[in-house]
Amino acid sequence: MKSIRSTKSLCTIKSLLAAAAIAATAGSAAAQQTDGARGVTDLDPRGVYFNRFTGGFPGTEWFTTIPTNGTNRYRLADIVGGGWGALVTPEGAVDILNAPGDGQYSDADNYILNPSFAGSTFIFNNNRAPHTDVDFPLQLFSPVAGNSMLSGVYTTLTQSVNPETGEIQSGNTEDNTVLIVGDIFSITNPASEFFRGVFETPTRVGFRVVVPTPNDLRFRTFAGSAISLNQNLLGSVRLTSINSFEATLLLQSRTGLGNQSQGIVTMSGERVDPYPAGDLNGDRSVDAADRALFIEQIGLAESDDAFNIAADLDGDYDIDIQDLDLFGDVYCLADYAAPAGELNFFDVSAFLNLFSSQDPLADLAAPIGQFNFFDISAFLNSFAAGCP
Ligand SMILES: [Ca+2]
Ligand SMILES: [Ca+2]
Ligand SMILES: [Ca+2]
Ligand SMILES: [Ca+2]
Repeated sequence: MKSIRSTKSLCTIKSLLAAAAIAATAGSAAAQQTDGARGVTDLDPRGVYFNRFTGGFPGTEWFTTIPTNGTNRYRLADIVGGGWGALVTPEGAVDILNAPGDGQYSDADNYILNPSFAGSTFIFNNNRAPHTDVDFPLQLFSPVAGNSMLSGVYTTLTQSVNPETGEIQSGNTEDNTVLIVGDIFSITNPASEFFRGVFETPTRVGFRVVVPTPNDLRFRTFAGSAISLNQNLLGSVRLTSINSFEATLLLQSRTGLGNQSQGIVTMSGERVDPYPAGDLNGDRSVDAADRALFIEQIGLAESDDAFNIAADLDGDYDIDIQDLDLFGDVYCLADYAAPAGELNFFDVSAFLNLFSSQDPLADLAAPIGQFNFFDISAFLNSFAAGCP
């Protein structure tokens, strides 16, 4: 990544967005009518959509779908919460509840809604926001502490993306600083522009800043989330390893309905000074302390609060026997006893003592908490593999 580092002067997100020139006046919504969908089944409508609407007045906005209580019940709303309760069937038929209007999905990511408000009937053309999916964080239920190892400098490709078409409009590469404090993940670029989000799980961060403050609690700014720009923000960071992340940041001007403009900024960051594989405590060496931490991680997945992505050596978001094998490539896993760096009878004996006393250090395989043949087999495999 370093080879493509930009030599240009500071490139600000603000200027990327200005260059994008996305306004409600650009483009036009075809006055599509609701057609019966073909082939939509098992629809999951959650997420955020780019809505280009016509009717009493035209405009564009981010429009969201969050689940509410009841089968197939959702809130369809703009970012401040204005909208309707609705029924969305697995076949993609939309019925606005307690108000006139209905709609239909044409496929999993695109639907037309025909609501009536402000004295006229509107046509909402909703297309799933580029670089987002059904798990895009729109609500924050239980923040978790982030892994402080993630703090550092990342060479980051930042791109401005057309919010309607997904087309890349401009981009630049520069060093951004990531700082983890408690449950907060912040990204700051060399122009001192920053985005702050909140860890939802050890590998996912949600961003939400909405001004003015919505009346509906569900649509308010996440506690701790912030942005340096005069824009509203919905965003997501997905950690892809202990040394890399991917971000999607959806922006919207703080102007009235019909006069709003949108932008998308994506970031792809690679740590300038990556941790060595197997370093679980961030001291940049791999030793017995990392082995002890690694063994505690066996059996965890990314949804577990204690998950450490540094232990996920094959990058599939769980810690299992494959990761144990890879850890064995960088540290002499079976080396339980002196002399260090040499595998002999004393290592076998030390392991068996730990195993028979049911010490967690000998719990090398699932099921975790149970000491059985699989743990011994894992030990024997790494013993047979020898020291790296
Ligand atoms: Ca270490
Ligand atoms: Ca894994
Ligand atoms: Ca030894
Ligand atoms: Ca076990």
